[in-house]
Amino acid sequence: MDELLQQIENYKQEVTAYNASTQDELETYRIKFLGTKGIVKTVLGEMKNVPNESKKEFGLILNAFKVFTEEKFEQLKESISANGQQVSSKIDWSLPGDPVPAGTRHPLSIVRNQMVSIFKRLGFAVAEGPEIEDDWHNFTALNLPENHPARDMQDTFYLHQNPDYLLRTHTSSVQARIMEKQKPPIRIVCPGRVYRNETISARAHCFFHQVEGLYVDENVSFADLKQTLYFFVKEMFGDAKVRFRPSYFPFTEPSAEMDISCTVCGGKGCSLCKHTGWVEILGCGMVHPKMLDNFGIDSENYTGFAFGMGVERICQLKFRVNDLRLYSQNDIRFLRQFTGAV
Ligand code: 2U9
Repeated sequence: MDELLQQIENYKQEVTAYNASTQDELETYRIKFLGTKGIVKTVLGEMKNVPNESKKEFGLILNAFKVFTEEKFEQLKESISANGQQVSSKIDWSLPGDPVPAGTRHPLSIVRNQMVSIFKRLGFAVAEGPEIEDDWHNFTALNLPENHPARDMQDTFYLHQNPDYLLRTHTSSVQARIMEKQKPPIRIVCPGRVYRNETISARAHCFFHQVEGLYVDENVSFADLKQTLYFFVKEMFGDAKVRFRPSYFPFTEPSAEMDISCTVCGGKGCSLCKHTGWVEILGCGMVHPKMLDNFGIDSENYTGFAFGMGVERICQLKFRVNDLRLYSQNDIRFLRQFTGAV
């Protein structure tokens, strides 16, 4: 038994002297002393050769040796992790990660953001307002007469519980709210969802999205309006040609509609432009003096221009979306096509 005691003493010296600075050296220690065929197991196995009267005494010695080697293992492990080395882990960090499918931005959000950012670069601020509006801000203040067809129940969604309120039919109501409380200079763009009582088809929907703009200050001219819109077209569509046609809106005088050369056929004629080579993208004009006066802005000293356009239309021309219903069906096959667009 003296021989066994000497052997344990030698092992203890070896354990004390052991140094591990890497994960591999720590593992070598574990296998040598604490592994299933390691020294501790072998030494404990000697118990069967110890005479009965000495078993208690030897039991204590062998157990102390086991604890001694285990404590040393913990010390080595701690010193390795304190030195920034990886301690043993069941995770294999070299495996490739599980792919996390990222969502895509909705095409209307992509195009709306682009539109807004272009006008922001010209100094326009973004203004937003409620989708549930009153008659004054949506119609009366905007010079829409009592008998205007847009006010008809057939065209506008009135609130069932209180027909004094309606779902806004354009974001012009936001401009009205800003004119009400802000003095010129006013230079805003109003993006937002609007509602009209239409039968849903490829070319009409009961809601759509607009970006409207308003600029009121001293000496604002039709030339300013044209240059602003030229800049917009250049940034949005590059080299497209532009033309203005006279038009009529209750809130602007004079009024115009703006066409660009067809983005699909380049002006040669195709089904999108109905073989005219041109597609209409927006309406615009000089703010009607009556409207300025409606909001207490002196139309003798101030002038303004306004414009309005549908985001769906711009998106159709940019991405060739040929059915308005696709925008709200949440069909993943449609939405996935915009992966990577910002
Ligand atoms: C105020 C003053 C002026 C807003 C304007 C248009 C012309 C226009 C339509 C184009 C297609 C909307 O998406 S669409 O249906 N808009 O043609 N909107 S001027 O003029 C305003 C608005 C508010 C206080």
